[in-house]
Amino acid sequence: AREPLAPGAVLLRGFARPYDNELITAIEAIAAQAPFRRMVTPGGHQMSVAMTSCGSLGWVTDRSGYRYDACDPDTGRPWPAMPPLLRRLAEQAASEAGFADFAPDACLINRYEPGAKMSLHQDRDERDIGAPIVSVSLGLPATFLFGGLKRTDKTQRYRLAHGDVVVWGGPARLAFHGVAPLADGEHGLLGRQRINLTFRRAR
Ligand code: MD5
Ligand code: FE
Repeated sequence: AREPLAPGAVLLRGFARPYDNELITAIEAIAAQAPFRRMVTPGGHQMSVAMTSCGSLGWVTDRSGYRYDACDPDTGRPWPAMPPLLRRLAEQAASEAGFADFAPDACLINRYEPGAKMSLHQDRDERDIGAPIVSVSLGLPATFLFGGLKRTDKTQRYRLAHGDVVVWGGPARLAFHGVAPLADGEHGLLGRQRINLTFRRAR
């Protein structure tokens, strides 16, 4: 079922559920090559969300800024390849939402433990903001904050649960957004965590 959240934003509830076990196995294999780490923002704050990536590019931050890089700064090696299952899932979700030719080259994997959050921000490190971002939620449910084009615009809250996929395109592509501190709980497959995959066309 296609649920419009806002202009340009389409929620596909449970879209990733049929693949959840395979997705988790793939994420574990990626994390064995490129471990989750809590990076530092240009402002010097350590993020509460732990991240890794797969695909030809990974999103990284350190004191010098945000960027996409072909190599994992912690290992010096290229990021693990994007597993075909992940790529197909992202392409199918984008297509459901009206983006026929989405070709992601980066998949950022965010891991939230209880209390972890993501402050309000825009995703604007990608070259072509005409391409959507596909986001896949696994594990514990989160409260997602969706704002407007200005940081001070009022935010709406949505609950994103295990298996939910959101395609952010059009006018929603540059909206301010964030994630409220994760409430503790226990998920049958992932335990005390939430994992979010974001598929992007970085270059
Ligand atoms: C998350 N991750 O749940 C979210 C899902 C990130 C991030 O925000 O940058 O890693 S991505 C949600 C998203 C992407 C692009 C635009 C909008 C939302 N939006 O317009 O609301 O870990
Ligand atoms: Fe974001």
